[in-house]
Amino acid sequence: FNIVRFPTSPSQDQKPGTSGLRKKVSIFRQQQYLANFVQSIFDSLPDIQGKTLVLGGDGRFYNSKAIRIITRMAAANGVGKLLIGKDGLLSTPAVSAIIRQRKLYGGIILTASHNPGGADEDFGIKYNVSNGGPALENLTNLFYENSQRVSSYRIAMHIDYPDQEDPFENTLRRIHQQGTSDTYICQDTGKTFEIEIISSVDDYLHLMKNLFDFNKLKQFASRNDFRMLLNSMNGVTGIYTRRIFVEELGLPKDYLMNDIPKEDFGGHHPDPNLTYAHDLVELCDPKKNKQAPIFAAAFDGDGDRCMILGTGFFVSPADSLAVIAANADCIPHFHSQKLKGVARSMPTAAAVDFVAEKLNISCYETPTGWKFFGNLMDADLAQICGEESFGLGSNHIREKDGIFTALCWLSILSSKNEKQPVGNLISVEKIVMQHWETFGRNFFSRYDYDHCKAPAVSKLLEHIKEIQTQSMKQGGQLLDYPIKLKLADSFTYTDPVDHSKTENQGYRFVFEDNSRFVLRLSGTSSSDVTIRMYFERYTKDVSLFDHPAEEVLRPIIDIALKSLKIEPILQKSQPDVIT
Ligand code: VG1
Ligand code: CO
Repeated sequence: FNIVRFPTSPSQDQKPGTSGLRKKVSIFRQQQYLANFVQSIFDSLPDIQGKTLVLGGDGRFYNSKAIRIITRMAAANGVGKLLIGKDGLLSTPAVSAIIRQRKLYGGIILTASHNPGGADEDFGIKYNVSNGGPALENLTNLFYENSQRVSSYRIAMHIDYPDQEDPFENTLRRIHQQGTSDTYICQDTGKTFEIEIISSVDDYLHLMKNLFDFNKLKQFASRNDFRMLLNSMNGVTGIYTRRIFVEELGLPKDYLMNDIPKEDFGGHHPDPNLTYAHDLVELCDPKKNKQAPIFAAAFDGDGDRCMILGTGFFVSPADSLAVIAANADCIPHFHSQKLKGVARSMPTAAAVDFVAEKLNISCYETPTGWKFFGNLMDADLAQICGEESFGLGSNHIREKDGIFTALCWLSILSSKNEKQPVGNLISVEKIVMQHWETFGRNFFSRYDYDHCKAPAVSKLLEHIKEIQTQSMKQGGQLLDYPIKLKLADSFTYTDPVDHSKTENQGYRFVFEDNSRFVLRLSGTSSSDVTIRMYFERYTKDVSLFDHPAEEVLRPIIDIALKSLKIEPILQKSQPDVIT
């Protein structure tokens, strides 16, 4: 093949957000938009020559086209070898595992995660570095700077055969055949470029087998009083659930739902929460389904998020994190190492903090986004991390991991039920209730206001700053609310490892009883602005435990909406999504 340089001019708006660059497919399809960003990535990695990268995505619309463009650009930018997931599919956690296990230079993941897919929906691209984790801000800022000055991009062509546009067609048309591998020679540099189609699942399965006791799980799952449902929401996890839960753990195939990856996720948001995975919530309700499962989980498009349900019971993400940390001894992965710390993102309810206190280990509070946990894990300061947005993971990789989360819960269930007679299973609800009895309960809810317009948002932010200054001047009095604020600020994070500071990570209003509300702007929406509000209240009052979160949080939600004038300023009568 030959290297051709195409002149280009910068595309507007290529600043990566919380997790990669996400835009409407129509924008990615505009001439040179994807090529500009990919060139900016390669321009930011000067030592990429001859290195190996992995490439794959969640299978959403534009995945295959993007793989072709990126393959040609990788070759032309001097990458030595490209590993591509079979059919172009790889989950985010699998990419992280592959990078680490095979000691690769990095990886490119094609996904907009929980955002909807299809010709009129979202596409996205993330870059992960050699520790398997997302590129940190200094690198993503460099991508952005380079995208602002890109003047040409390099792409492989075959100048002797100008009608044959893609010199790697011969390999890529066999993307369905695992093991396919071809080496090409660059006629301009004399260097080689190799493409190998790898299994999307093998490396990841191998890792999971090292972390969990598959024999024990298989035995537990075969009990005839156990039923399970896993909803892949037509995202990429279907290929993993089939292999792991059906082929390896021997569960019936009808325990899997929506396990065929689709380009448009069947027209739904592949976001595992109470709103978008409502069908699963209904199936778990014993009043509506006589065959309601004992345990259920739903995953997002790229497989790094997981919602956990029991029979008629929802486990909040903060509780999922806390319960897993408190029961780490049920999970073989944590037998071989000492739990030294846990971490959660700032808006995530503080349930795991109480576990850390009891275990006498550290607890870190980071900004939203998985990249901040990477440094803590690399330095072995924290081993289990989680976010309120249904992402949870550990130091086995450097991404959050949906299947891992489900396997943790299955391990906890299997350990707790080892001696339980058939028909007398200790349920997910019982496990969480017992947890609350020991540690207290953190009630939590999140409101999302989508598609807000920039002028209204600026106005809102101005107003918030004013209210923060004003109420702190008045000794913490917020309108007529009976409890005083002890803190009203904008969250700044100082990384304990590299001491870098990250500012403006959300407005916090914390009351004297530690209940709080937080507001921040989402960094993953592809257009307009999404405002997220988080409400939390902690109690040890057992009589409140079975009350609905919405009811217990009502006073905090009301004062937050009223004092910040959310709905009048945004001209909304209610949030778009409540989780
Ligand atoms: C959201 C979540 C955040 C998560 C991020 C990426 O970000 O709040 O917790 O890490 O998505 O998740 P934001 O900035 O929109 O609030 V994923 O599964 O979409 O890669
Ligand atoms: Co995701």
